[in-house]
Amino acid sequence: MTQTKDTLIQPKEQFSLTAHVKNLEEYQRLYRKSLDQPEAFWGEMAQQLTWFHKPDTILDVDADQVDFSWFGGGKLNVAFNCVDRHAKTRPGKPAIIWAKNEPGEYQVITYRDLQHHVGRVANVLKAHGVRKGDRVCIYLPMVPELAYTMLACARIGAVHSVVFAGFSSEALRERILDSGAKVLVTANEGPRGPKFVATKAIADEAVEGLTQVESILVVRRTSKEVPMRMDRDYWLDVEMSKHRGTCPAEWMDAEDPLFILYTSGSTGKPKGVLHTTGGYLVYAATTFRYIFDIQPDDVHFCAADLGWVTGHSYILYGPLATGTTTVMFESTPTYPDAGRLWQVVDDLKATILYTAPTALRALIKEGDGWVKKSSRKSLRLLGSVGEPINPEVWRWYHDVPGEGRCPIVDTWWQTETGGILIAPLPGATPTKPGSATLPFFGVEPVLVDDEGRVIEGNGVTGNLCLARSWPGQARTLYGHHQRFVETYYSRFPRLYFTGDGCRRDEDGYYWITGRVDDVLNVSGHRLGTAEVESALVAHESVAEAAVVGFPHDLKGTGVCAFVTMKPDYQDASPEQMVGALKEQVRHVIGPIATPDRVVLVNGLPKTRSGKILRRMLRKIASGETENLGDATTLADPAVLDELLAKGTPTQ
Ligand code: 6R9
Repeated sequence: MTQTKDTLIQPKEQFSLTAHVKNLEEYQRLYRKSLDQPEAFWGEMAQQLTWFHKPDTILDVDADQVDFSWFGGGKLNVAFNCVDRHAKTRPGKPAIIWAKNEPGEYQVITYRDLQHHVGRVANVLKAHGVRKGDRVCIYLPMVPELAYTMLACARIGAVHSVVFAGFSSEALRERILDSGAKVLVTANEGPRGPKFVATKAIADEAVEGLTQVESILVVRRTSKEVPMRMDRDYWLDVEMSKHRGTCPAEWMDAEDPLFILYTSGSTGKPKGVLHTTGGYLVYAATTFRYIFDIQPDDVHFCAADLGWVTGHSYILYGPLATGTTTVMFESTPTYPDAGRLWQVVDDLKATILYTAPTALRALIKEGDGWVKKSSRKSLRLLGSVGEPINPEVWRWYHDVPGEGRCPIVDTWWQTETGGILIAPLPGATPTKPGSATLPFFGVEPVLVDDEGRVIEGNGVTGNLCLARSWPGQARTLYGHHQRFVETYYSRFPRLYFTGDGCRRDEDGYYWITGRVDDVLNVSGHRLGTAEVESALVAHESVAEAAVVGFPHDLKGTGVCAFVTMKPDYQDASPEQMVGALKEQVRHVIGPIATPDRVVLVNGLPKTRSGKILRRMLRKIASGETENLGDATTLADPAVLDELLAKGTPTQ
């Protein structure tokens, strides 16, 4: 789709008056400076944090080892920066407003309260043997204790690994093992919309037979009784009542690890993305301040879950580092009805809403009435994250919830990037529906062709890479540096490869076209096709599985699995098998990975060397059957008729 200059939407005048960056020229000047004098630029940005010892250097890169160090020699503590300093200057300001699952139920946690709770949890962790550098796994629904525990880890220098509470016991176990966590924090159960997630039961299954996990701390979210194993399981509220609310903050090196967050890649094993202390916090705070144009009275409502990177950077660390009020939302955008987000906005006078296109698409389907019923007059900015936003959805967001007065910031980034890399600055950047627009300060995107040649100029398409380090970038994959190098720095040497395809239009605007690797973006969540395939072949009936994505109205990308059965199962009822295999993936990975379609076939399309031709399957699943590619490369061209008959979508 070609966009012309006519479709540019200028920054709202009212907005630009007070914005941190007031016009495009100012953005361009600062952007230039950030590239020409990165040390001066980031040295200045680092000053918004409180350092126990100021950094001696800004950036130190060893390109051969793929080793990046930001703010070397600097000492700081993330919890001190996110909590203590605000508790001192504005103790009564709401730090977190917890919007519970049931509508109308809220709890306000001030910076003073937060300091107290974080201190207590920190002391509990210490009493359970957690020391600086130890890993703590957190498997919690969206309860305040999740934020307390993350900050408590940061306070004592422990490394948190939050696992989204929608993951299965097997997925949780794999992450506990890989990170070597010795303490697990969970809840008796977690309400989410009309359902309850049995977090403790899942956690019990996950640690079955593991001696590595010494303590399980259990948040009492509801009155539900759960089995508690003696000398291993402890109620967190009981433990907290035994400890004081003060706990000294460890002085951490800027490059000490802050957290591990698992994400999907092209191989079956999830990757433990590691972020460190100084660079991550400087980057989260700086991007948050500029891209959401944060003002002192903002109430920031990011409707994501803390289990994803969006939650880490823009529910917790970015907002709290800047002393902003942040909302933690326990429910879903459609519970009890499609008006829920707007009701929270009105109840809390939220000024910013940050959500994913998949949520917007689900709301659009329910009609504008739900939106119009609310006032939304507190809102001044709307953000989008997680997947490409279709131009029609962008326009709806702008015109209906935003009433044409709120700028839309479409923010492109990844778990590995720690913070937003491409997005408009709301007071400065003219926007185009569907484009994430221009790079943030210090970010140098390059487009590269499949042979690794950098594509210069505008009006071009290629693989999106980043030519230089930025403070928030992941430093490694936990315990697997070689895999980090191979995944991100080997396809195009000395460039960070994002895995996304991208177009740079005539105006130099970036349009993310989606993943170009074996990762699917399902409802804004990353899923490796290999992960789903291994879940399927783990089922006794499955001989082989090939998983591909296809365009899906609500989810962006749907999951389609082509499966061949073992001989003993070839006469089984197809309906039952399809149901069993969907359940299998749900069980092994979690509900978000459940295939939309399972297609049982007698053979998969393979080359003579045995490689599955996924591109062909992708086209079949998407209904693009005119140009399937060269069928003569198939070892057995006869499989094609069956694939076309069964695999092509019927609707
Ligand atoms: C923050 C987050 C990263 C992948 C990324 C890309 C897609 C995220 C996007 C977007 C187009 C945007 N993505 N934001 N695509 N426009 N504004 O989502 O991290 O879960 O690691 O996913 O999501 O494909 O590579 P993560």
